[in-house]
Amino acid sequence: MKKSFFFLITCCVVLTVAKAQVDIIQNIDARTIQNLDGRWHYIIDPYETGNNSFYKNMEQQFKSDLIEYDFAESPTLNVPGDWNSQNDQLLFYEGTVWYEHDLNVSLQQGKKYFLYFKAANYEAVVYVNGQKAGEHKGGFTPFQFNVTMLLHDGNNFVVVKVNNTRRKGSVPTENFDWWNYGGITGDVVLAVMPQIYISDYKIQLSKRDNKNINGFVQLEGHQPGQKITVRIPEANIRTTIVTNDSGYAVINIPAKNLHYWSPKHPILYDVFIESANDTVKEKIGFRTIETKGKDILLNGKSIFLRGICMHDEDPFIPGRPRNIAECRMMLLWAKELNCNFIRMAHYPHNESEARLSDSLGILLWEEVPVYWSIDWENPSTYDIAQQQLSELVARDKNRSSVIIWSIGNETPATDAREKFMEKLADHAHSLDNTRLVSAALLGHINNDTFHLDDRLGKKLDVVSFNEYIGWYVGLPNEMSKYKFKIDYDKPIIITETGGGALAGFHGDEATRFSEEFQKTIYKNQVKLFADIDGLRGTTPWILVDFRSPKRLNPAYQDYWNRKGLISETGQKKKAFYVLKAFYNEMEKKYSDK
Ligand code: GCB
Repeated sequence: MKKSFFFLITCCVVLTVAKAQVDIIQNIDARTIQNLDGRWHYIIDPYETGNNSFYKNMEQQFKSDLIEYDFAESPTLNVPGDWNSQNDQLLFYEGTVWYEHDLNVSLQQGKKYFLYFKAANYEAVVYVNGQKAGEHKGGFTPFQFNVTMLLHDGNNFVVVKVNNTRRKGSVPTENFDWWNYGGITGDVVLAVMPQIYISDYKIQLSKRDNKNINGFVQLEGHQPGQKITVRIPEANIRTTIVTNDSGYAVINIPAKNLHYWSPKHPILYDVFIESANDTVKEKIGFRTIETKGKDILLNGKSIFLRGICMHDEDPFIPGRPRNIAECRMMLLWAKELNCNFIRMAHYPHNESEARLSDSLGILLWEEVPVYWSIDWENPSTYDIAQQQLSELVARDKNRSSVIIWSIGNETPATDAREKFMEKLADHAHSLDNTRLVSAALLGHINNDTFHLDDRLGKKLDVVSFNEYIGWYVGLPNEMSKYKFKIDYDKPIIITETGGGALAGFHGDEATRFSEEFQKTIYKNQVKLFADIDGLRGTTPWILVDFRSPKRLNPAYQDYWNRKGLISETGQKKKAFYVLKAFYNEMEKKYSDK
């Protein structure tokens, strides 16, 4: 008896933990929400002095009171927005910053309230009216807390402790080549939900069957046997499904006359999901993606991915993009390069970018920050990597633009890494069988041959690698001697290649950091591409110069990685036009239809 009670408790705990990993309301912006973006008070707290008191947000009541902080008198930061770009003192800051925001709520009987954050880097502890609502780790994915019991009718306050300290066991780890932007970098909303509400759904074409829509709807606060209607009026689809004991209902709808989504025709349908008490509408495109031998097939047809890598940074701030217009600007630069594909490196980007890519017709590679040598043998490092992957897939699984989940970048092949990454690859496949799984791998060069034999390749649908011939290996004018040897009979994407140039700095093709040096690398790279059997895409490094604390040459870098095709002031470098010309040619050879 005792034993089975213990078993039951254990099961409940396991289930709660597993569920908590992806417990976010699907399509939050389409729900009844109170937006909490704007100016939030903040206190910089490098010594964590506030741990025992700031969450209370105390104010002096009597003149003798000793209170050594005051949110109301403290300055403000924009939310969403990283703190580094908003206060010169915070440019390099790594540590704790406390945020405070007041909100007025007209509480409605019978509703549930969720505080939803689109992202906060890296750790966030959230308090409502002096009580802890919850905490979250991982700097790029959304999280939420049920705050129904913590809110009052009328004035309320939220305090959030955010800490962006780099740690060995975190994902990413201590060493990475981008700016460690801290703060509440995504929108914050208060969602008002009915008691029984549609918490999640996936509505996509089945794998390899473009005549069948598959997926699920999850009701929360469920009673079994609830009816849910899924409607796609423009495709003449209407079906009713019934939830099981867990509030879960499977979708399986024949769909004969769909117009398929593609970069040339990014057709999105209005999809309505309706339960007795809740309804949500979303624009969804339908397409299949699969591999066949060395081919990548979009809607059954071979495609070449004309791509580019991007960081989630608006160079004009410079900092994390704060609104849709900034995200759009960056995507349109990629379109100008004639890209049909973007690698969102090296962590989940602003959610708007995937939604915009759906409507602009851009295919996406999305990645988690399993970058370089992380703490492979630490079980909590694995857990946080898996959690970030789960949250990313939970967030973007209805995006037709997203075709590849990447489980990491340049992870050196050791036994410990192999175990970790194979488990993560299996996890990615188990979360979503309608997309491809990949990772940016490392090869090695011997006798002018770039050899890719990384064991992890066997677990991936697409084998991808980074190579810097002409920049880190050899010089631009001797690149033609290099050959490639790839041990896999799978489609290949070159996920990084390129070199740096300071926009406006000119020299001959042997002058490091000149536009001519970079241009020559690109001219010779595209020639090398022609020799790679099975090459089905390229995403050179990178669309725009980006901030990095590792790039310290004052004359050329000044804390910027200069491998962008566009400078931080928006100036296109010569190499931009070389890649564009190559993509124009590839577009003629392959069809995006
Ligand atoms: C790489 C990394 C990327 C760096 C880039 C570089 O291999 O994947 O994050 O920024 O090289 O510029 O060296």
